[in-house]
Amino acid sequence: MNHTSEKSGGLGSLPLIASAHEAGADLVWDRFDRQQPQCGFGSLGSCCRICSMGPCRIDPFDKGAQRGVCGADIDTISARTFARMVAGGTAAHSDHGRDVTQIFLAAARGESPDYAIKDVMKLTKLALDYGIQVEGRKVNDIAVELGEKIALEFGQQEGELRFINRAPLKRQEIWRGLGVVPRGIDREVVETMHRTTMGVDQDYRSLLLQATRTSLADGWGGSMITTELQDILFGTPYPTVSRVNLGVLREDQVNIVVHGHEPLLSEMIVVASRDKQMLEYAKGKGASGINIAGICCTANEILMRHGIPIAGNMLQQELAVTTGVVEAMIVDVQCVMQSLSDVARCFHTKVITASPKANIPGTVHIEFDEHRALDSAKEIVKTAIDNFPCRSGKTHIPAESMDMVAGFSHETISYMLGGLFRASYRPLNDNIINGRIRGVAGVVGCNNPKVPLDENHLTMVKELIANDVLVLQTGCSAIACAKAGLLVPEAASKYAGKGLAEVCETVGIPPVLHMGACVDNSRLLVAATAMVKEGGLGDDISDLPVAGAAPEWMSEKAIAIGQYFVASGVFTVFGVTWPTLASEGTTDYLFKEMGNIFDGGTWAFEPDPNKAAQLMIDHIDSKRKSLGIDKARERILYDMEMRRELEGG
Ligand code: SF4
Ligand code: MSK
Repeated sequence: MNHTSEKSGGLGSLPLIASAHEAGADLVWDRFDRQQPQCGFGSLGSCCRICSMGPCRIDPFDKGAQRGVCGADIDTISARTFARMVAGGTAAHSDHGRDVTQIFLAAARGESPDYAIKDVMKLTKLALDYGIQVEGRKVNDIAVELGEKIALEFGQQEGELRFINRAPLKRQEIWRGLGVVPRGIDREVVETMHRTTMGVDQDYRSLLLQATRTSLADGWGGSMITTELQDILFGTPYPTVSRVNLGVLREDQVNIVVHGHEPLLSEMIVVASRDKQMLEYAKGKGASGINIAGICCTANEILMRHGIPIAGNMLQQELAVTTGVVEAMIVDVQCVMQSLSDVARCFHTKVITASPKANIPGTVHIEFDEHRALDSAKEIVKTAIDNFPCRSGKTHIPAESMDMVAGFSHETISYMLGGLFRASYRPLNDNIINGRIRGVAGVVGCNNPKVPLDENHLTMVKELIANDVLVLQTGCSAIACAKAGLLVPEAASKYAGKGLAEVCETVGIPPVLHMGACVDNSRLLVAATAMVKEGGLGDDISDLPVAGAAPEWMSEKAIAIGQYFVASGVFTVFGVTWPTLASEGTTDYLFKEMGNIFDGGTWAFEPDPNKAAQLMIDHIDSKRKSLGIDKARERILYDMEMRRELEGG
């Protein structure tokens, strides 16, 4: 077995890898192997190439070369690199949010007739948050005013982003005291890019504070706006059953795989694929139907709202093509590999780029026009159908697929626990206080070819739920756990500790809750805040027995997410690799100092997922102790024992 096979996630992948190689296609694991050894300076974050006096690198073993040509030391170089990662991630999430805001406005103004306001209750709530008069007004008028106010937040120059005041009061005061409340989304990204150019901010602490302000503009700004407006436009998710893994592809149907992050186009692709004329057209080409499946976060978006199956997570994008049955892979933005066009050339798949922001040589570009959204989507679906008769050679759909439940928005969790008329987090808080649930962990983020596909996610999540920690998930991590059967209610009795299993079985939920795409990490912030506001678990997010992790992260977006989690008071562990290890100052600041400055939240790095889970459990236990509920946990186990004895008697 070669390295590619070892890392690519199990037997289902092996025939696909073989057929890819037979067809002359390279896969991510092949290219990873060819990149070895990767640069040690880059891995540890000790190189700088932001001006042409460089590139410079700080060699820990060469005492004479401890400064870049401009005099920058390792702490500055490292903090600048980290801050730029945060800015990149924030820009990605927030520019997605800008596109959603523009389509939201166009829909409200009647300029994009194929979109409509689906969740009027959420629109009304949000409008009230923004101080908008709602009584006696038409839905679309409210939406226009809301959209215009939100659009201004991207370019806002002064003041505070609106959603900052959703955080617990104590957290808001910490941010205000440190001067890290974001003034406007774009402003923070631009200022970070400015402050990290040659010869500007050269104090790592100051750079990292600005990185924090930028990350907050993501979590409590761009990402939160995206989630809220997508819910209003496409519907707030509620639990829905579907299937996951490459086995969801269909031999007899036109397979269209949507991949990327924005649901704007994929929502319309779903509608177009159900259109009678399109279905007839597909039949005319010899297919029995049109099968839509997703990769990455676009997949998570349409899964949650339509139950559309998921073909796989980030590292499976090329494998999907190698099945030989994907007529079209439609990509929008983020996490799309350029190699897709090379792999597709070895099979019959057409890779279709649809965003004006993301072009890839060798693909078909059909630009999505939101003003005639459905027609654009039909054009794309028709291109896929036309490609169905072009299948040639061997096809191979792996047998693997698994049931899953997804769509646990913050609102749904609240309804499921408290009931429709008294929706609340009270039962969750009570079960944490009485010890059935030890704590809550957010396990999110990407895949990384440096570790075997999904292995870190699964090891960590299994360890957490076995220890009665309820796990909330987004992104590719959620897809990883879904493939392993952790996102079904039956997983509670199979994998969860006694206390957690008891709660899950009573409510009828899995021990691992799928809360959406990467931008939906904002739902985790809202859920954590709701736990604080419910009472009994302290008065800030940093008091809660919660922890966060991205055990296989790879994207700059993950760093932005981690930074806003930490700044919001959450202990957060990353695996695989850590980008500031060359700098003692920057690493110390992120791993220790931030805990003091931000009253609770710190980063940690632990590549071993078992040890990382243990760090999270230790943190949760320390919070339980501070809250004085550590004894309750012992008591409840005793109570359960007594009950069993009683039942036995
Ligand atoms: Fe080197 Fe300084 Fe230029 Fe960076 S900014 S490349 S450390 S000279
Ligand atoms: S898609 S950012 S690989 S989670 Fe959101 Fe997955 Fe990470 Fe992309």
